[in-house]
Amino acid sequence: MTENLQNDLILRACNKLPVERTPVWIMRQAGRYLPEYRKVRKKADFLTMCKTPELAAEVTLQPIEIIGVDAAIIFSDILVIPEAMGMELQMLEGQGPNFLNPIRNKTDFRNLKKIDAESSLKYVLDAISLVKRELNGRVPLIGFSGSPWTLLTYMVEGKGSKNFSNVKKLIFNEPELAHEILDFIADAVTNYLSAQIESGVNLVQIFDTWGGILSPSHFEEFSLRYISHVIQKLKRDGQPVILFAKGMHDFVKLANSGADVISVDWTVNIGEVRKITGSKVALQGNLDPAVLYANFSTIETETEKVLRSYGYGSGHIFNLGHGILPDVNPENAKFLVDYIKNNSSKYHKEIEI
Ligand code: 1CP
Repeated sequence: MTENLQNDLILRACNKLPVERTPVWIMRQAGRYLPEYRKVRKKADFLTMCKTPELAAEVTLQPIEIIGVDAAIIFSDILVIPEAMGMELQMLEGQGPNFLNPIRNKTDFRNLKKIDAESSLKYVLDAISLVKRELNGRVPLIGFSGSPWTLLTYMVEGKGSKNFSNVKKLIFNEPELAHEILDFIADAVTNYLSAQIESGVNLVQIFDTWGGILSPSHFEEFSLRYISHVIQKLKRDGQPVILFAKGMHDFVKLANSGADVISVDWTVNIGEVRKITGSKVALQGNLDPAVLYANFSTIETETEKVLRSYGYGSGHIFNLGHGILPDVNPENAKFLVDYIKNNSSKYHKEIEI
C-alpha cells in the first residue's frame, strides 16, 4: 500500500498510531437523509444505482463534500452477494429489500451460483475504481460486506425479520445444512472483499447486523467462526478490517476474531470496552443514532460523553452505534462531524495510556 493519502487519520487510528484528532465517519452516510441522495434516487431505483458505477460513485462522494467525514464508504448493499448468486431481489418502495425465493432447503441451496466477484460483482469494483480516481487521495475508501451469518438471515428469511423464525429453524433442525451454506457464503465474502481490496479500498468493514440475535455459543458456532475464516483468508496488504457485530457484547471474543477494529453499538460504555479489550484492537463508535434528532447542545453533550469515555490516546474512530436514521437533518450530522474535528485534539495531546 504505497498510496499518498492527504487524510489517513482513520488508517492510523485502526493501527493505534498517533493522530492529531479523532477521525469520524458515519455508518450509512450515503443515504436517504441527504436531499442530494434523494435527488439521484429519483432518477433510478436502488439496484440500478448500485449497478451503475457513475451513480454509485456520485452518492459515495456526497457525504465527503456535504458532511466532511474522514472516509468514504462505497455505495452498495450487503445483499448484492445473494443477488449475484442468483437470488431475485426486489426493492419495494418504503418496504425494504425482499428476496422472492428464499433459501429454505437443500435444493434451494444447490441452485445458488458460486460467485466470482471479478465478473458477477464487477459493477462494484468499477465503482470503487471510479471513486478512487475522483477522491484523488483526499480520504480513504472503505469497502464492505455483510458477515456470512447476516447474509444467511436475509437469504433464509427473504427480508428483514422480527423473530428470525426460519433461519433459527434451520440452525436448530438442520445445523449441517446451515454450516454448508455458511461455508459457501464465507467463500463468496472472502472472494468479494479480496476483490474490493485489489480494486483499491483502503480498509473493509464486515457488518454482522444480526449476530446479536444468537445465544453466545451459537454466535461462536454460526457467526464468529465464519467471520474469522474470512479475515484469515482475506488477500490484503495492510488494509485493516473493522468488525461491527450489533448487540454482541462479548468483546474478548470479538477482539480475538482477527479484526483490527471492533465497532460497538451505543448500549455499552466504550471506555469499559477499551478496558476489556486492552491493546488488542482499536474501537469504533458509539453514539446513539437517535442523538442526531436532538438540538446542537444535546449533540455536543452526548458526543463529548463518548469521546471522554474512550479517553486519551489513539485507537478511537468516532461513529454512530448503527446507521444514521433516514429522517435526520443533515445539518445535525454536519454539526457532529465539525464538533469532533474541532474538539477531539485534546484527547491526543497526552501520553498514550
Ligand atoms: O430506498 C433506498 O434508497 C434504499 C435504502 C438503502 C440504502 C441507502 C438500502 C436498502 N441500502 C442502502 C445502502 C447501504 N446498505 C450502504 C451504503 C453505504 C453507506 O454506508 O453509506 C451500506 C453500508 C449498507 C449495508 C446494509 N444493508 C446493512 C448492514 C448495515 C446496517 O445498517 O445494519 C443491512 C442490514 C442492509 C440491508 C438493507 N438494505 C436496504 C435496507 C432498507 C436494508 C435493511 C433491511 C431490513 O433488515 O429491514
